[in-house]
Amino acid sequence: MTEKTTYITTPIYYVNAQPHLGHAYTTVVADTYSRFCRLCGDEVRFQTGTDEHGDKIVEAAAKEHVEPRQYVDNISAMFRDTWPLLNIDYDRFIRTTDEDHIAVVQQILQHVYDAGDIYFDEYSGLYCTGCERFLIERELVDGKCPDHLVAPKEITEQNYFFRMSKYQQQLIDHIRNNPDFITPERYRNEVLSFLSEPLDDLCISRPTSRLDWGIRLPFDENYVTYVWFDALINYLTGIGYPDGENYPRYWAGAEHLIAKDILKPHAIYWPTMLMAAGVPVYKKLHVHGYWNVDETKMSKSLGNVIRPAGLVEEYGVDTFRYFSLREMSFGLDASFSRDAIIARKNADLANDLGNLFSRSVSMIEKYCDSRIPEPAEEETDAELRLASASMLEGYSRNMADFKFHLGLQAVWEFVSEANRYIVRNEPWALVKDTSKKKRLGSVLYNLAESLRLLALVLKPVMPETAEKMIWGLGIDADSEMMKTLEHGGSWGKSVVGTRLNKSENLFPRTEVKKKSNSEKKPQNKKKDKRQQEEPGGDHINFNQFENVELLVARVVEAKKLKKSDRLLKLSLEAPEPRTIVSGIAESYRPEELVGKNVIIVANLKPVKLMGIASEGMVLTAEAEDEQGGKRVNLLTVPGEVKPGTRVA
Ligand code: ME8
Repeated sequence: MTEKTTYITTPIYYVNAQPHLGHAYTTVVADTYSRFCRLCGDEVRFQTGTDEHGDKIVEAAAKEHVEPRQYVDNISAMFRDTWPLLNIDYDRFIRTTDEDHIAVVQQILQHVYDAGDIYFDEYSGLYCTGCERFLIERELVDGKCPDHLVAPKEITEQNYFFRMSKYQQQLIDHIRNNPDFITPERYRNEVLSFLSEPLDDLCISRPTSRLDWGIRLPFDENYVTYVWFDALINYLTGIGYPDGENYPRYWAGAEHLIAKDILKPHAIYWPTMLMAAGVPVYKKLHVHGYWNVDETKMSKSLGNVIRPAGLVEEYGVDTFRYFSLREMSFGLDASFSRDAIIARKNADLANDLGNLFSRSVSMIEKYCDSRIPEPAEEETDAELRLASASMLEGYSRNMADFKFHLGLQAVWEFVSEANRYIVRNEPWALVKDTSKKKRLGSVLYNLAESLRLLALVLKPVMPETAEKMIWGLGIDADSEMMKTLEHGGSWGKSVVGTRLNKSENLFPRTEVKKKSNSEKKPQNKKKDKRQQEEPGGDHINFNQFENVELLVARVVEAKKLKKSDRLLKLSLEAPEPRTIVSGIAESYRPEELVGKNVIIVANLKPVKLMGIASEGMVLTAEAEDEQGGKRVNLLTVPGEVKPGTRVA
């Protein structure tokens, strides 16, 4: 196998604000991708950092009444303190105030200047402090900057300009010839459409009379470098450009990760700067959408900024990592809400993965004295193996393509298949029959092997959980089979006789707090009125609906309760066995229910009815019968639907 090198970067974040959910997302994605590439056997380097020059920083420092230097040190440290909480394992944290960076920026400026691609000129234009750049008329909406909603100031200045226009055609050709250069495709199209109009040159200096906090131009000390020309170069400094050994090793594998807000500097300024500097263009640009909060833009003024440290404290680091990768379709916007994260945690992590792990491990403990049993050779169980192969394929392809939500979907299809495998094979019944001992060994071996594969593929996404699983399975975390997909990603690597370790519950459920009336969000008057007029009362949002776990369940057995005319005891498979006591005895005979697929609310708190624990509720609709009496109709699902399928 030839070793591939990958160099993944996040944007370097402005230190005018503390780290929030958006920064956390990008950095978690980069960390997951870097761990995934390592799992594929690549040599990987991962860089993040902070962007510390420019007007914005000076303004923010002035507001706090501190010198820029002290201000940037404080906030940059907050980013560095946050990343370990999210288990971010970077190779370099770069700051644009680092000595080596300043030297590289000046070296590139001098090179481009000597080559004739930087010239001096007078310029009058509309300058937006928020964007830190001159805007052109057609970018304004009602005379204002559409991002910062303020009218830009008219400024006339002498400045240095980079001949960006000279490289326009070369850039268009590069994008056309390399379909994967900018992904997802919508962003590639956006850039090509922007490039269909003539490109202006880029003003790359600020007079020190106006802004002093920046990198001096090497050829004119009365100017500092425009913050974007400085910041983008961090990607080269961080790997020791031009003479360091990491530069030739990693640059060809450079993949930048950003959100859509900074597409233009990365897709237009940066490649043209590289062309002018005589450096090959980076390999790929991956662009994601924006996180909103409860369907609203996240902003300080709305008071809805989500801090990563709080999330980790409340839900745990791996729940946040999993949630953010699973919930956002890479490239599109997504909405964050506490209800959504709790729903994912309870359904996907506690119920599906957590239960699979604890059930399998506890059966190996109980039935096999905590040792991985020997599978009988003739027991092939092709379905489970095929499902594992299809998971590995879907996972690897989608993770490599930055389609993390689809990669995880593939993993969870396998989790469900393994849960169904338990229900189909009923190890608790096999253990009672001595003639089935071999079969029991095969079933439990296959479950241990499924968990091993799951731990392997989950390492990049949920490193802590994967570690707990590996420890629980008694596997040496440093063994070859847990290091790469190539060594560990095929069926049958679990070693018979391995002793399991006593492990804890992977994901305790988080109770959904009911909001009291006073806690409910205030609604505007208009909406209240409309709701009163509308039949149906209060609306719920999608996440509240998602919190209700509706599953298809197959009736395995139905029995009348002696002391009640109304209640039936239903034994169901969903896919785990569960019992529900339901008030349908007056409408159905027990025998006509067996084999029916009904819909249950699976995450209701269990209650005792006539001394029996009832775990959930069966959905019904009441109707009048021919005699004018009431009849309860069970909602059933026609066709071949597997028990445990979620109703959405
Ligand atoms: O632009 N949703 O820094 P920045 C998702 N210093 N991601 C978000 C987000 C949101 N709501 N808000 C921010 C800068 N991000 C420059 C970059 S790079 C050479 C210089 C993330 O602090 C996302 O990655 O404004 C976005 O691109 C980045 O933070 C912007 O960070």
